[in-house]
Amino acid sequence: MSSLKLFKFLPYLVLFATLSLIAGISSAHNALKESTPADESTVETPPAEISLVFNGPVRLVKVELLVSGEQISTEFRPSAEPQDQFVIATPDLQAGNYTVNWAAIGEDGHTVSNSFGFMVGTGSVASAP
Ligand SMILES: [Cu+2]
Repeated sequence: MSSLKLFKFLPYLVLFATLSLIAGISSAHNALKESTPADESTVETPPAEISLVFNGPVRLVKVELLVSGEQISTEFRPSAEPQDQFVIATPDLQAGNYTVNWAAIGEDGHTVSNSFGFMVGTGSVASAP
């Protein structure tokens, strides 16, 4: 390839690389960055609320709190406006193993969902010799 042909071709290469980069960024789905209680954590004091922090603004459309497979009602309401942080008040929680199932619609319109779990209690039974 002559240098003249390369010179003509170069802008297309740059354009292609730029478009690929933009496509790569926009295809990154939103995800849960952190939660309180954290995934796989044990808390001695039952939490009065559950907080979710996402890596960008999302509309939170589902939060299910379960203990031993049974659903517990919370103050959760689907969000109308995108936010990156949510706090959901919980009723009085007893000791037990909890699971949180959530779903959120990200800025790109994609629905992402996942779950995490935490334990309420001292864990003294499990750690006893
Ligand atoms: Cu996406």
